[in-house]
Amino acid sequence: AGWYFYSNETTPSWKKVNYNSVYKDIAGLLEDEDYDDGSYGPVFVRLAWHASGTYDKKTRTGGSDGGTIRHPAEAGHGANNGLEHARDRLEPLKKQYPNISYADLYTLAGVVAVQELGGPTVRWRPGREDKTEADCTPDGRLPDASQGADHVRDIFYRMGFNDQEIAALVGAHALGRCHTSRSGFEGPWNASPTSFTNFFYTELLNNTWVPKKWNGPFQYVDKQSGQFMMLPADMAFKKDSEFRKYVEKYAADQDAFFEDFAKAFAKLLELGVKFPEDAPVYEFKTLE
Ligand code: HIF
Repeated sequence: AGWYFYSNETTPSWKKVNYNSVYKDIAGLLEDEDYDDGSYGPVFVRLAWHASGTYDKKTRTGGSDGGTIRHPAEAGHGANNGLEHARDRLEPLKKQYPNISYADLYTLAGVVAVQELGGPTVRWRPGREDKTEADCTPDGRLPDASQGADHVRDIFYRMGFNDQEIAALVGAHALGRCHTSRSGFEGPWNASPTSFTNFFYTELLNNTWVPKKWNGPFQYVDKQSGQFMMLPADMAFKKDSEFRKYVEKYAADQDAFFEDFAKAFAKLLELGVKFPEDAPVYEFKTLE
């Protein structure tokens, strides 16, 4: 009886969660005809990435472990504007599954969104622990969209990515849109912002991108329709010859993009995380 009591008391909370069930419930939160283009998927992907993209490999600080993006100190960083929409949408699931950490919930939401919007299967492990506001990273670790290739490299090399991985990640800008109320920029990257495709690359290469004429921050719009946009940081992937090699590859080969994106995105969500040794790797089945 003593052993039974002891073993029961020490089951870590991450083991008490049915992640297949959480996956399904997150998937159930994606659609909402009143929100943006009809899906929370894009902002879930942005939440997962901003939770993770604070990682600094030298000091081994930041990253998704800790779920610190929920604390006002970090949520209030300018780059994180608008992510409350994603956190608020997910909050009922934290009530429903009190044993899941915010860090696991937010990263899993990114995986669900990528898969359910038509992207590749992304391997994911549970076991991140939540930390206090004292563990928030300082402002300035996420990229500045008004800058170019040098800045993008500085930010992503700091996390431990190489040029190929950076170029594979940026394809996620096929999803969603920019909001003047959040980043100051405006518009979607293409005509299907709720489908995970290789359109970031095809649009980047095939359109003529011209400066948008407006009072807002400098950005590009496609010359033909004026409806689609590129950030200065996106345009770096066309201008920089090393990045462009991969852009051309992924524009021509969606399967290669999906494979490389899945690896790079899984790596992003695990940066700096000390997983329990027995944490299983999940490859969730996409719902029908
Ligand atoms: Fe984004 N990104 N990102 N991004 N991002 C925005 C929106 C999304 C950068 C800037 C912006 C990545 C890299 C970079 C998504 C996913 C990823 C916005 C607009 C800006 C300004 C925010 C708003 O106004 O709502 C920069 C400078 C990056 C470095 C190149 C990642 C690779 C592409 C890592 C990534 O996965 C998604 C999804 C959105 C759409 C969010 C939405 O609410 O629709």
